[in-house]
Amino acid sequence: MAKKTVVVLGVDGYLGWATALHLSQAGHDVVGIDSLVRRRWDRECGTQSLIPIKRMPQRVALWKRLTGRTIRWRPMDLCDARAVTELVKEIQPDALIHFAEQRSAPFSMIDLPHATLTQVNNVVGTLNLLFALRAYAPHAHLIKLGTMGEYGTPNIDIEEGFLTITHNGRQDRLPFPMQPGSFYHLSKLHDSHNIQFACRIWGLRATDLHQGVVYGNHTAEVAMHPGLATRFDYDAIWGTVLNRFCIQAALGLPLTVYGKGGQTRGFLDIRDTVACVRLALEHPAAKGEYRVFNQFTEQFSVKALAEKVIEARAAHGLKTSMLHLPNPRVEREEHYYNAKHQKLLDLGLQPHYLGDTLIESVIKTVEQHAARVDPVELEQPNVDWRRGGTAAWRTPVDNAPRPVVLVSPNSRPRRPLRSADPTRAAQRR
Ligand code: NAD
Ligand code: USQ
Repeated sequence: MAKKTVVVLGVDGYLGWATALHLSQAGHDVVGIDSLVRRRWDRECGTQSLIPIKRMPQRVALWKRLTGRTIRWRPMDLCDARAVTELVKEIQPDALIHFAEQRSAPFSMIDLPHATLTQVNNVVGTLNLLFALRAYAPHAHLIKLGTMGEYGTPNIDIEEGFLTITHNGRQDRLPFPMQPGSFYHLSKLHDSHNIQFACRIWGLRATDLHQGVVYGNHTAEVAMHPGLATRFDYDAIWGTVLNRFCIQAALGLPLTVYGKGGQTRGFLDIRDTVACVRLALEHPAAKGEYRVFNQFTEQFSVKALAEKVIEARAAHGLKTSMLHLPNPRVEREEHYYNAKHQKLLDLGLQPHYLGDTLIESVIKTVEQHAARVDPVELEQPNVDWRRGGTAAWRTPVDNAPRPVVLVSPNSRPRRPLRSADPTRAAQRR
């Protein structure tokens, strides 16, 4: 396999860092880009990665020391068009892997400034890349992290990006109808349209990875040293559902199932994320091709996930409960869901399926950092899809200009609760 020059955008994030290490270990020449804005959003939201993470210069220096491999780190905002253009012109990458977006659905639903920030950051960043590629690297392969949430939950099977439709006796292969569930998910769909358009009119090549919800915190490379840890979010803004359940279980707190819990999503282990990206990189799209891979390995309802965590704990004699909170989101809680995910398997993906051992190993890791957990952030959804952010997020005067995010009163890490009180979180809403 020819070694490639690859730009990883969003290298300081949960998935970007693990992917950069994986590709560097595979011998690719990795350039890592990030504006570090996520660290700022964390400070402003009063949230933090459960597992402490080093600063980028320390991370790449440690990687170099441990492996002799270089990740070329460059701080840069993707919304800076000139910087993006200069980067592409200078590096002449074979591929760019684009993780660098605001990726929280609740964050995008807080209020108008957060919805705007999300869509401007994501759509403008991607547009900057597309124009830079057209000008200076039209043969480079853009690998974009999209989301399964672009599809929504239709009452038909979900295909991989396209659907063959017969209408009034005529047939065509058309983009699958999309029904995103938040302003964040909408931003990903806007990106998908822009990328597809650029491939069609300029002959660019792109792979849109419609990824499901990721869980876990270890890849072979991240596990090499504690200083290589990737971030691990657990709060109600940034934490994804299974990661949250594992931490709740570790602290003996009830698992917060929103609504009935029949909401079904695609899921994958972070080890499969890095493997899928590598497969896409090493099997590029053709010139002018826009392709979609559904990137997940199993689908579960939220309730079934909670039951899996409860069973894994029960195997060790530990009792865990499930708490059905009123759903802060507007989403179907009981629905048909059958999403195809064949294309990455055809390229050779060997999935790591969710098992008790994985759940236990995540729980063990998080137990080591339990003292850093803020139980309020862990339990309490603080954004409602209908009303926006709870009182703490609101300005005294409607529409008054204000900073985009505020510092939570709970910003100082606190000791976890000693025991689970199933009514507590519901009462505080
Ligand atoms: P993350 O928040 O941990 O990382 C994103 C990184 O991008 C951060 O380090 C942030 O500083 C950087 N960034 C954001 N905007 C930027 C900009 N304008 N310029 C430069 N850097 C910028 O998120 P993650 O969980 O690693 O997700 C990465 C990507 O994968 C996102 O695009 C997300 O939508 C997608 N995705 C994530 C999941 C998941 O479960 N985590 C699932 C499906 C898709
Ligand atoms: N949920 C609970 N309890 C919780 C947290 C979440 O029941 O404590 C439910 C939500 O209501 C939702 C489901 O779990 O139905 C998934 O929520 P999530 O927060 O794990 O994931 P989501 O908001 O969809 O976003 C995450 C990532 C996002 C990515 C997306 C993939 O943050 O970047 O795009 O997963 S997907 O869901 O396939 O669109």
